[in-house]
Amino acid sequence: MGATFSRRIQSFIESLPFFQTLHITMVGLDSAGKTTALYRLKFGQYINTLPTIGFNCEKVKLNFAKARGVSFTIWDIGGQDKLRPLWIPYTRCTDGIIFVVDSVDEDRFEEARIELMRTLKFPQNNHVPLLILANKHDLPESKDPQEIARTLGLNDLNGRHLWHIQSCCSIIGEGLEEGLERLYEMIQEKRRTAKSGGNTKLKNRL
Ligand code: G3D
Ligand code: MG
Repeated sequence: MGATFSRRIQSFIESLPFFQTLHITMVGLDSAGKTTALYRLKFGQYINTLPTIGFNCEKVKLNFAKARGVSFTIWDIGGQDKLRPLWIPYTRCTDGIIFVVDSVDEDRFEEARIELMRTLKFPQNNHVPLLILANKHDLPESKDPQEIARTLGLNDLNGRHLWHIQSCCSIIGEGLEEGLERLYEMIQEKRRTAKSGGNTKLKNRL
């Protein structure tokens, strides 16, 4: 009785946003803007980046609406060809995946789709909530997020992953907080679904 009660108290405390640290892996093709997004979230300003050789990792405390007080440990993994094999071990058993796409680079949408699907196909990534950041929306040639969603084949993920696509500009930070908040909500939703024993019919709410 006492042990059950203290387990309940512990699980209640752990469910409070302030005590939560979630592990998030950020991937995407090279030059999509992953590191710019990470530093914008961490330092609140634009920081000039160099191509990532390996990975960067920062703890980001969310400070908005429902996710206030939650910490995200974000792993930003290099996107060059030779670094992509790292995506699988880094995404394995993570709480959420962020996939960053350059919304202007139409010629590489197919390459992005292939790499995204390869990552999600890994059995341990089954059901992991997915946030797509359609980045560089400040540029006039940027494609509409719904068009990017179609090109990436995101509708094929319905029932397997909760996902959301968010247009953003990592240079000024527009859209990043909204995206992270939505990712947090999806992680919570996935946990509730898993607790109630039904993980196979995850509904997508775009
Ligand atoms: P990566 O970590 O995904 O490889 P980076 O990408 O964060 O290094 O960014 C690659 C280039 O894209 C950088 O330009 C960076 O300034 C630019 N970039 C990132 N986000 C945005 C954005 O939202 N809008 C625009 N216009 N550019 C962005 P350089 O010139 O340094 O290569
Ligand atoms: Mg980088």
